[in-house]
Amino acid sequence: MDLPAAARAAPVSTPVKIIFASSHDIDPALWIDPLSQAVPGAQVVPWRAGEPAVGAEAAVVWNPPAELFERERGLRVAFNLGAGVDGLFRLPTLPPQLPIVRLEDAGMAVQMAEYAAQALVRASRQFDDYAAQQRERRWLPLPELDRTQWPVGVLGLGVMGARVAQTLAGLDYPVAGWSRSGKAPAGVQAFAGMDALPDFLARTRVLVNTLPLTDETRDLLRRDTLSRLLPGAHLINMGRGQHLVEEDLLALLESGHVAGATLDVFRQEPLPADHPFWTHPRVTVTPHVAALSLRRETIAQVADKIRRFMRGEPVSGQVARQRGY
Ligand code: NDP
Ligand code: OXD
Repeated sequence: MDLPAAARAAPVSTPVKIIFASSHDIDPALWIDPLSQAVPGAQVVPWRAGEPAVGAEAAVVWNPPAELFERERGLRVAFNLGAGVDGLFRLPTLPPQLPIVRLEDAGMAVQMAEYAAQALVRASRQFDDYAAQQRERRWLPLPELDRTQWPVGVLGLGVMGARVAQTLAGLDYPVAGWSRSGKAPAGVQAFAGMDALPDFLARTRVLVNTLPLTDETRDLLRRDTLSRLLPGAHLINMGRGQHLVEEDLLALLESGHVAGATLDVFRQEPLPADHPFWTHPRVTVTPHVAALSLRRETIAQVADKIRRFMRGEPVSGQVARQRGY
């Protein structure tokens, strides 16, 4: 997608000043120096609290402090070091017209596919039961897998969801996907928009969430939607914690309608030590690692986007502000 004319019209000054701001404790030697080297003509400087503006034209960010946008008034673009931009949109200081460019795949989609595949296969092939049998030294083959009993539904068919859906369809599970547009990879049954959500859920036993967090998708996974899933459902949440009403999932696990859940993202991260998910026998918790960002791939992609921005060329991955993703 092309950056708006406002972001491209004036040539960038050389050296272009880029401010790097991340909530993670990122070692500058590992990020800032390689990024500077990959973009000749760029000067990448770290964000430092309490200092005056550096006059940056571009920002490279991951959950940056709100003050960044109050202080750096000359920004023409922000490059997000992740696929999801909800952390940025939460900031009241984010200028409404500032173009946001997000990470596209960068080695994350294959990890999301692996994560979903392991959770699905573990449930459908009864590997937890075999683990229990091993503890009792029991040699007992369980009934074979009937894939027709394990229809998968993938929420979101973007960069992440499409790879997840294709991978699971490649394992011969019946796979459907839900998106706004209804675009779906070959072999994946497409459902589009809110009107189609009830039918999509009603044919799904294993629900895999890869949606971005927006006003429309917040709290989408709640009692009335999850209740529509086939009995013995399994939820795999890799989107955002705010998609899921956690008490509703606990109630449906209790009732047995949902048989299990594999959760990577939570309303509060880190998950508080006293949260019931930690000890629930049918919930698997991972610490937001379904896809880890890969430094080399991430730097290469962001550097390429910055070089294009500096040359006034189209930059892909621009977020549509009105849609929220
Ligand atoms: P994309 O923008 O490529 O895809 C988003 C998908 O969601 C699109 O298919 C879009 O539909 C669909 N969608 C958005 N809003 C709606 C809606 N209201 N109704 C129906 N469908 C909707 O994003 P990515 O695939 O790159 O990333 C998705 C999310 O995955 C990120 O925002 C992040 O939250 C999460 N993520 C989690 C990670 C982890 O480690 N847990 C790692 C990386 C990402 P359409 O195709 O029609 O536009
Ligand atoms: C992302 C994430 O959005 O890591 O990239 O969650």
